[in-house]
Amino acid sequence: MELLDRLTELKQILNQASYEYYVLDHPTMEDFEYDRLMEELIKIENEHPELKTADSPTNKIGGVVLDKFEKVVHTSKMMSLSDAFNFEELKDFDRRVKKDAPNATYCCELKIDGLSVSLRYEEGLLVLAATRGNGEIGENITNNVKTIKSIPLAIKEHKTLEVRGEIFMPKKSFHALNEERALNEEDLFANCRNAAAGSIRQLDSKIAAKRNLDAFLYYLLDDTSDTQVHALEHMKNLGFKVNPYYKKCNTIEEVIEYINAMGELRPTLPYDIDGIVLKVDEKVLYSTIGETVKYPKWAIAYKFPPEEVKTKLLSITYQVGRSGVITPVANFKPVFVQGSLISKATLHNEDYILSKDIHINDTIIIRKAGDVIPEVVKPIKEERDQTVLPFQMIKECPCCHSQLVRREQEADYFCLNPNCSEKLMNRLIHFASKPAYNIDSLGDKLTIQLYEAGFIRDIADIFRLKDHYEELIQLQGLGKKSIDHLLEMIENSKQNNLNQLIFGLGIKHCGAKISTIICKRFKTMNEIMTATFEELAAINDIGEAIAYEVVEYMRQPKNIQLIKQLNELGLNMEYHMDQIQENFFTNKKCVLTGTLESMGRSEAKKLIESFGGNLSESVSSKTDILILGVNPGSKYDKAKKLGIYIMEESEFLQKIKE
Ligand code: 3BA
Repeated sequence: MELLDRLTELKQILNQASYEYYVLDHPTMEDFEYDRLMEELIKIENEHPELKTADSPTNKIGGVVLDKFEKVVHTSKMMSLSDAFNFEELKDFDRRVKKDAPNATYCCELKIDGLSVSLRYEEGLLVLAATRGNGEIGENITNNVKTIKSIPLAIKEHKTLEVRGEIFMPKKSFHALNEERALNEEDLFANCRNAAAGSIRQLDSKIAAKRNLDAFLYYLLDDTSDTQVHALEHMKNLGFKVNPYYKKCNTIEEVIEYINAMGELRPTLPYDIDGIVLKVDEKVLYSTIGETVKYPKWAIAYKFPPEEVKTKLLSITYQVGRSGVITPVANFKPVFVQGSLISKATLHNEDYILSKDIHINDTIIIRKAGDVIPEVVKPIKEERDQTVLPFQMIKECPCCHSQLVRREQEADYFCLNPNCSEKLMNRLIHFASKPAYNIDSLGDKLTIQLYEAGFIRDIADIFRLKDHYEELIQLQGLGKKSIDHLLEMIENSKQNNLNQLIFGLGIKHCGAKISTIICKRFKTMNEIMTATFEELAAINDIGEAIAYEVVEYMRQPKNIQLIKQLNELGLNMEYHMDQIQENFFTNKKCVLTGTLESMGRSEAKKLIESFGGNLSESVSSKTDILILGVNPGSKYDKAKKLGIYIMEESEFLQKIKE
C-alpha cells in the first residue's frame, strides 16, 4: 500500500477509536492494538515530518512549547451568564422572560465548573482554541487543547464552524494530581477548576497532555437549529462531547424539579458542577428577549448553595498564637465537604461561640466559606441530647496555665506570659515561614521538632544550630544530608533583606507590607531601633497604633538583646532597594475588577507589589490602571467614566513579563 494511503488509514482508525473511547465512552479497540497503530503512525511522521497534518492523533501527545500565549480576537463576543442564587431569583427571571415571550420553554443544562473555551474548525480541522479572556479577546491555547482526548482534531463533515464549551478536570484526576504534588512538596490546587485553569496555562503542551483534561461543548455559533435541545443534538452528531444531563422543561416548576434532582446527583458525578444553566429553548425568541452588554437575557445560571454537612462536635480546643491570642477550634467527626476531608474549623473567639449557642457534643453544620476555609454554620438545637455540655471559655492558658486576659473593647483573650511555650514556638514557625524570613526547608513540622527537642528557644538559636551538628544528626528522621541542607539554607538566609527580618520578628501590627514601608523609610536596623514615635507616625500608611508597637518593641531590653545577637550572628541589617525589579507597574496604582482567569487576587497583588506597584480596592481619580477580570463590577463603569486606562487580563500578563 502507498505510504500516504496507510497514513490516512492509520489516522482514520485511531481518530475513530479515540472518539468511541473518549466521547461515546464505548471502547471498541484493545489498548494494545491502539498503541501499536499509534507507534506506526509516529514512526511514519518522524521519517516524513512534512506529512504530519493538523488532524493527526499524534497531536494528542503534546510537545509544542510556547514562551507565551498569543491574543485571539473572538469572532463574536463570548458573553457571560447572570446568576441566580435562589428559586425566587429564578422565578423573577422566568417572569421577565415571559413578559417578552409568553410561550418560551427552557433547556436546562448542568453548569460545569471549568473554564470556557472557543474552538474554531476550518474545513473540518481544529485550527484554533481560545480562552474566554474578557469575552472579546482571549488567549490562543490551541496546542494544549489539541491534547484533550475528547476534543476532535477533525470533524466528519468538512465544515467551518465555531463551538464553545467548558474545559474541566475530572475529580479523580484532580485528586491524583494533588497527591502527586503533595509528594513533591508543590502547592496544591484548591479545586478542579483551578487545576484545569493551571493546566491549560502550561506553556509546554506535554505537561498539559498529562493533566487528563476533558471538555463538554454546549454552544454552536451560527447554528440553524430551531431549539437549544436540537443544537445540543446537532453538536453530538458532529462528534462533540455533549453533557448528557440536559433536559427540556416547559415550566419554571419543572426547572426547579430538575435542579433538585441534579443536586442529588451532584456528589455522584465524576466532575464538579456549581449549578445549572437555564436557557430559553426556542432560538427565534433570543432576539425578542435580547441581551445586555454582558449577558444574554434568555439565559441564567442558578448557583448551588455551598454544600453543608452535618457532623458531631467532639471538643473545643485552644491554640495560642504567636501574639498570645487564644483561638478556640472546633474538633468534629471528620466529614467530606466539597471534595476534601475536614475535622477542624476555627471558632474565632468567645463571643462567636456564644452568639451561635454552640454546645460540646452538638450536632453541627459545616460548610466551606469561599470554597476553601471550613466554618461552623450553626448547631442543630433540635438534635441536642443529655450528653451536651454548654460552652465555657477557658480562663487559663492551655499551654502555660497563666491567667488569660480579655481587654475591654476586644473580643480576644490573650496569654501574657512572655515565656509561654506554645507562643514561643509559634513565633519561630512564623519567623521561618515563607512570607517572613523564608528559610527554605525549615517548615512548620521541623521547627516544632527542633523546638520540642530543645534546640531552638528563640530566633537567634536558629542561627546557632550549626554548633550542634553532632547532636542534630542523632535526631529522629533526619539524615546527614538533610541536616547539611538545612544548615546551608539557614546560612544563606542571613543575606535576606531587612523587611523580611522586621516582619519575622513578629512585632504587633507589622505585617509584610508595613515592615517594608518602615524599612524603606529608615534603611537600617539601627535607624529603626532609634526611630521615635513621631517619626514613625509621620509615615504615610503608618498610624499611631503601629508606631506605638514598634517603639514599644524596640524599647524592651530582651528585644534589643535579640537583635544584637542576630547582628553578631551575621544577619543582614540593611535594607536594599535594588530588590525591586522596575517595570511598567512600578509606582502605578492599580485596581482589579472581576475575577482573573490565570491567578487569584492575592497573587496579582503580590506580583504588582513585587514591581513596586500597588493594588487597591476602589477606583478613584488617582488610579492609574484598571485590570479587567471576568464579570467586572461597578468599578469598570467608574473607571470608564474617569477615563482610567483599562487593561485586559492578557495585556496584564504580557506587561508583567516585560
Ligand atoms: N452553558 C456555561 N454561557 C453556558 C452561551 C451562553 C452560555 C456559559 C455557559 C452565554 C457551563 C459563559 C461563558 C461562555 C460560551 C460564553 C453552560 C455552561 N452557556 N452549560 C448562554 O456548563 N459552565 N458561560 N461560554 N459562551
